[in-house]
Amino acid sequence: RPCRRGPDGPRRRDRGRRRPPAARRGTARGTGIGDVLPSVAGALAGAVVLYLLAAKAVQVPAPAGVGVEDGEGGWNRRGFLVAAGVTAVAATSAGALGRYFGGRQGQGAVASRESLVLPEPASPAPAVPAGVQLKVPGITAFTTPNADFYRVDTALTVPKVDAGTWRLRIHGKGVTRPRTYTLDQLLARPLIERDITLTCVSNEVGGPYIGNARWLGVPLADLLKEAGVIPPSRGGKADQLVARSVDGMTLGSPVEDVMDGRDAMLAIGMNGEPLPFDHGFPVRMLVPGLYGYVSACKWIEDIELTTFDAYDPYWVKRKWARRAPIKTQSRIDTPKPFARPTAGTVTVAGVAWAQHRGITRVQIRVDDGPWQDADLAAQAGVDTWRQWSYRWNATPGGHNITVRATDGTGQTQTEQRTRTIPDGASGRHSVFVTVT
Ligand SMILES: Nc1nc2c(c(=O)[nH]1)N[C@H]1C(S)=C(S)[C@@H](COP(=O)(O)O)O[C@H]1N2
Ligand SMILES: [Mo]
Repeated sequence: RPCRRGPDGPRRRDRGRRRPPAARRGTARGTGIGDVLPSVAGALAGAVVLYLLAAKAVQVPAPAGVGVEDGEGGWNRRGFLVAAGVTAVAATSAGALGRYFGGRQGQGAVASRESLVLPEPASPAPAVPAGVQLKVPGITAFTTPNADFYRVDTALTVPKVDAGTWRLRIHGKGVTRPRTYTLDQLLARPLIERDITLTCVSNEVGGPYIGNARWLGVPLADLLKEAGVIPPSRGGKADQLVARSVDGMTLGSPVEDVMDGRDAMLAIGMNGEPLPFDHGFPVRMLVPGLYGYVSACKWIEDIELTTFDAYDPYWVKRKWARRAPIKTQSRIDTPKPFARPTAGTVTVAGVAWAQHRGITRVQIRVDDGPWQDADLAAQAGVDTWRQWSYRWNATPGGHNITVRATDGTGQTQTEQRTRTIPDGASGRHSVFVTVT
């Protein structure tokens, strides 16, 4: 799949991705249950009309006489007018119904978001070292503004959930104390704030489906412990946590990962504001180190403890991997492909990520030359991406620049190219430039 970029280079908002954990960017402002209503009403009206038209079309030789002007199965004037009238009434009321419910639902959600005041975190994000952001023109910002954060989901219209009526249920295998939470109950708990980089498994090498934000949320492991859940390594019966959203999406995460001490959370805040509707308001899940389709359920409303043997969530049914830790990757942000820099010192720079393992080294190779160490920006933590830069003494002519990263376990990003399906693209990003 081609990565879609804005006309002016740096990734703008990426709308609509189709595959994997794929998706589609909705255009309508839509809904909770109210947002299905317009289409349900529309479908009903359509069905009624189709039924009438079909009835007319197959109408067999009309009984002789009585006011039938045209031939077999055709429309007579009165039949047509009646059908048209019914169509008009059905269409109009479908629209009104849709506006009534859709509008009410949407307004309640918008109001509930606007009135939501995020509490201070009990555990604030560790201070981000000043050096995480390099001063290189063209490099991706360390923190992705909400308006620029990539969006990947299957929602035709973005669910608009009213925070006041929202509930989260936790239940299933090994849950000795099933519970249902309101948003206020979650907000009253000690919250953590963390910088976490989220990545989509459908991101091609060098692609844009990655973003880093400061999230505020409830530690998920604590909720699970309260519910009586025990991780599989200590004898727990459930090894898969299935998160379900208000729009019926299902995502499965390993219980072990969620409970191993990493900052898995139910996020409520994103970069200092309530989650945007696009990114899961009022609550979404996040598990550092796992691709979004196995961890980052937006508009979450249900958490079920089960096993990988017993249940395959949405994308797994469609041939994506059951377990999908994020692969060590790196991307050259500048220079852009086919740029024409002038000979001399050219700064090559970008980001590298291996969430929950961290990045310890980034190297650059020009054409078939030796691998050279790039300078690493400060590391905010193992769960975020890390910027890097390399001062290249560029000589005239065409050159291919390639990057590779090494993660905290000592693994260097493989050269082996794979497709995104089933568990994420591997391979190295390179950029061709002509030095003038
Ligand atoms: N409800 C729901 N949650 C979802 C998805 C979805 O389609 N529906 N897509 C997942 C995928 S594939 C990714 S990569 C992340 C993307 O989160 P974002 O849109 O906030 O960047 O959300 C995940 N959560
Ligand atoms: Mo994804």
